Amino acid sequence: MQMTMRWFGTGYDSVTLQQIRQVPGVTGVITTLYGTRPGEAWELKDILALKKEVEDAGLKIAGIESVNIHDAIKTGHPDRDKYIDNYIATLERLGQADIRLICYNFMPVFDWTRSDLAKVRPDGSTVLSYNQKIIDQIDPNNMRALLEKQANGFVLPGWEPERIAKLKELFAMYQDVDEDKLFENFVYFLQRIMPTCDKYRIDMAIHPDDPAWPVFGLPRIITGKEKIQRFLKAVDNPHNGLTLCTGSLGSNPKNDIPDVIRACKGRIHFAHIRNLKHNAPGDFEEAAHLSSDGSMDMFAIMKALYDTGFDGVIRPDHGRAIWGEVSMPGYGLYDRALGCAYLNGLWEALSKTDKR
Ligand code: DNO
Repeated sequence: MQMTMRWFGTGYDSVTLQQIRQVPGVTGVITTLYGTRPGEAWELKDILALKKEVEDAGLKIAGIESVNIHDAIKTGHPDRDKYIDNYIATLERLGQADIRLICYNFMPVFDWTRSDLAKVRPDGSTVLSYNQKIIDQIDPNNMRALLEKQANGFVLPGWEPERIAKLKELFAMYQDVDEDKLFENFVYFLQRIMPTCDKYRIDMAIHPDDPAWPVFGLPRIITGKEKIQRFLKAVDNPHNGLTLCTGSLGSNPKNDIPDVIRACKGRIHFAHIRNLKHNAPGDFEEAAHLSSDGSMDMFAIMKALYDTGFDGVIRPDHGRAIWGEVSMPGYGLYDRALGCAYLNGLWEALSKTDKR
């Protein structure tokens, strides 16, 4: 396994590459061209400049999170092929730059959703949290303002201001898109990009829906084991794989994550490992990575990855805001570095006690 941290790029992140370089065991970053918009073809020169910046700091680009997908592709709009062509051009250029892991999502309109980005926990740390009762009272048109107020001045990933500004239009685009249609459009997209993934050995790693159920009446298709297996089978190419995001799948306590890991053996290309604490159905808050701080068994998760021979890229996920750090919510240095140390410790113990 390769331990990494997410880094949004100079000008977009409070954390520097030099800081990440000093986190024990971290050899790479997961990054993106944060200023690009979904649907745009990325320029090779921009990709190479990003790569050089990361490598000059003694790190590697382990993968891209995200190359976001234009809504025309998700909705099956007549324009979709143009945007898929752009996506393919981006993949080709990433392949030429020797970047072979792409995390993306297929969530309609909104990427991840939370009701609070700074819920105070008993220890005084703050975390992202979700409460369905609060979400049910929010007009989706106000979501952007609600989140931006708590974003500490950062642009939140997946909440591109220019796109979210056209929310009414976006919701209208999805009016006739139900779960089946969304799935069909997803398969169409994957079938078109797979030849390029084969050519450059690029692993596509879909990010599960977060939370793992429909929000604001919009359909969601990557929410649990059966649905994940359905899409892996629909496009049965090893490059069509999963980002195992424990926090997203774990938002639904019915998802047995070690079981998902075993069921998807060989198709998990990337892992986002974090813990969360369930308060009630539809009500959860993020926690420290340590098992005892939340509701999830992090040892069982790491063990399932270890036992299934996972050798992909891993990163700690959202951290708590601690020790006075101000950062993009979920993406400070301190708590994620603690997460790396803990996950590395679990992995070392698993490998040293492996009797095979
Ligand atoms: C939020 C992230 C998501 C994720 C995308 C992947 O913190 O987990 O924005 O990066 O859904 O495309």
